[in-house]
Amino acid sequence: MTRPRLTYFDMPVSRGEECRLAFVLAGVDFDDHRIARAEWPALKPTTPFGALPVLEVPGYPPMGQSNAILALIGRLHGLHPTDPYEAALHEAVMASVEELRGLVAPSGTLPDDEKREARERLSTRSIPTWAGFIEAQIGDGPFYAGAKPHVVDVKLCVGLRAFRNGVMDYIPTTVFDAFPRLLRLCDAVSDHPAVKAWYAR
Ligand SMILES: N[C@@H](CCC(=O)N[C@@H](CS)C(=O)NCC(=O)O)C(=O)O
Repeated sequence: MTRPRLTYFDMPVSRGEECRLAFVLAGVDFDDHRIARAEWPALKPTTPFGALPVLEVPGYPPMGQSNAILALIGRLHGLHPTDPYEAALHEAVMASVEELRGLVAPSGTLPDDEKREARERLSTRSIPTWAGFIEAQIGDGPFYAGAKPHVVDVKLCVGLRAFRNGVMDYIPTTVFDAFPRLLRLCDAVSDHPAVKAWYAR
């Protein structure tokens, strides 16, 4: 294995897709190892945290945790700040995307009527509150730190995509419409030539 190998489910979503897009933005040739759901029970106990994505780099143990993988790819390829304080600011936003997922995840297993109620509450309160804090940190853009994309932008873009695509029952696709900087950031990632080429392949 000479190329870095990224293992994730065979879906263009969530934490695995974030890491794929980080490699794509970096222009790095990586082994995009996609597994079927049926393979997961056997693989799970062999991973560092019982979860995907996992990054394998020759000479190192397998690595888990999407934000650590993103920061590593970013550091190695100029998509994460070299200044430690700037880097911490980016990492804080990446952690907040995980918090957003954590807000929504418990509602996914509720019976339908309770799910509707929980998600209506999320849509009118918790999600806009989360978005307001992130919106306030984005400047003239289009990206989090200005004209240049970083891995934090990929994290935000993929994190919000699940909501904007309408795959979350009872959460309107317009839930982020009051946050134009956040939407502009996500669109700038999606419109990046390398990202467009990746999805057109
Ligand atoms: N904090 C971890 C969470 C990883 C995680 O929950 N991954 C999900 C897929 S997005 C997973 O592996 N689910 C299958 C399972 O937990 O068995 C990260 O950021 O990588």
